[in-house]
Amino acid sequence: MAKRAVHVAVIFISSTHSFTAICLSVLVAFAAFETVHCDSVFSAGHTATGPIGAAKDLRYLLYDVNPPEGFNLRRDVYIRMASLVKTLRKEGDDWVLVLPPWGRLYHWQSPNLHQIHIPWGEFFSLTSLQANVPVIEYEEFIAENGGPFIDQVLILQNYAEGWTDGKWEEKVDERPCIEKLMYNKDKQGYYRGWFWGYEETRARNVKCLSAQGHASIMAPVLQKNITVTSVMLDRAETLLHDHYAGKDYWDTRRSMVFAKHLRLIGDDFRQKYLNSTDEKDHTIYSEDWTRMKAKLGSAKGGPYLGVHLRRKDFIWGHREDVPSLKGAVKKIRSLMKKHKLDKVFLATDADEEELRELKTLLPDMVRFEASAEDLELFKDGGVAIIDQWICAHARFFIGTSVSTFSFRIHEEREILGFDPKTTYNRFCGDSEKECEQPTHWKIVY
Ligand SMILES: Nc1nc2c(ncn2[C@@H]2O[C@H](COP(=O)(O)OP(=O)(O)O)[C@@H](O)[C@H]2O)c(=O)[nH]1
Ligand SMILES: *[C@@H]1O[C@H](CO)[C@@H](O)[C@H](O)[C@H]1NC(C)=O
Ligand SMILES: *[C@@H]1O[C@H](CO)[C@@H](O)[C@H](O)[C@H]1NC(C)=O
Ligand SMILES: [Mg+2]
Repeated sequence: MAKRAVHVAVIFISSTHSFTAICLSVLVAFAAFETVHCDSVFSAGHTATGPIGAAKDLRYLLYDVNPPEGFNLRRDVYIRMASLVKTLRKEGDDWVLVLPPWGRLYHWQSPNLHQIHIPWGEFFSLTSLQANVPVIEYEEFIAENGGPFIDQVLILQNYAEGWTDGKWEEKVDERPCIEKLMYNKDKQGYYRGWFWGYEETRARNVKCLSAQGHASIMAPVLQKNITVTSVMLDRAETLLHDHYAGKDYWDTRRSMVFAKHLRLIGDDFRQKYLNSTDEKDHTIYSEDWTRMKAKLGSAKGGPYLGVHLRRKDFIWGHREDVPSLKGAVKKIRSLMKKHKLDKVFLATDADEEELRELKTLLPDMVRFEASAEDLELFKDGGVAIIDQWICAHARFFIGTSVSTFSFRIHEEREILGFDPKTTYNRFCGDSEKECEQPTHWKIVY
């Protein structure tokens, strides 16, 4: 039975051009001889060490995030997981990060679009990601792994008792699950769950771990306590950054290059509607992120004000740090005047009613409005990336308080080499007293 599964996988694989997969299957088939090994499969500077026959075991780290979290917080969790995988690879096995398919995100509300099972390659450049840490798409994992099975799911949770003695310490322990389990045992004894909408996927084992600390506190557990091949961390956002805004953070962040087709659409829009090109604006981009090292202040940006105005759930709570539309437009007008910009590009998730109001208040604003065909191609996620890309190239940018969507634009501008004064700006609430501006996080190369 197991043998057959491998065979099927090989046939499937050869049609999806996955060399890793073929190599692995060969390994499985000839395991007894232990002469074939699959180093150099990844472009991630992986060098073969040790004699033939001492090949490291290939292991897979999968993860998922709390369902209500949006796209840009998920990008942040990816950075934490990439850091964990780097730690894991320093000793022991040959870990690979499996990219969790995008789908069923709360904010992706365009009707009649099938927005699940979306591979990372639709939004990001996979070769760029791979130059940082070995990653594979989920469907590649299924093929390599000989089927839709995950050996062990670890659901991360906090400690039921909170911090004991009010003292922070890093720790991880197996504990009873605090919340209702989102996985159910089927008749065969496998666990069924959401698994990014892949109904065939099953887990062999599920348990809860209370974890408090940085992503890499999971390394000893994954190296010593757990020996199975594929491990999924659910609620991975429970883990903190190993070193926020450190070199490793920035390496991973810089490797998250947007997919080329989305950048091209954004560039085309800049040229057509905003009189903005990389040559004129000094925002030359290198396809290879490892060679991208723009000096702060070297980027000029296109002759427009870039605005990210977050609405929806940000205004439902009547937060005092988010402006009214009138307040936002007043600020936009004053910034245009101050920076002598006669064009404004507006990225927003405002609803129809607010959009109408915005059009009256700011009739000359420029927005990226995807046609029905474009939306079908790029999906809500791609359109949001195009919005971010255009904001990232503006001469001056202002975003929304504590929006990860705005934060990711800050980082993109930092990579492009903008003067921080033109980037770390946010709207203030209409009657907000102390309107603290965003922090400047410098790239560590
Ligand atoms: N196209 C587009 N979508 C947006 C914009 N602002 C918010 N969204 C959508 O709303 C989501 C907001 O969630 P998230 O990415 O977590 O950012 P945050 O909630 O602002 O921190 C985004 O991922 C987009 O899907 C915008 O300016 N343009
Ligand atoms: C891992 O194994 C060690 C040693 O057996 C044990 O003390 C520890 O509690 C285990 N940790 C987890 C999270 O299972
Ligand atoms: C576009 O920008 C250039 C300067 O970079 C300027 O000379 C030209 O007049 C602008 N074109 C339009 C249509 O605004
Ligand atoms: Mg969010």
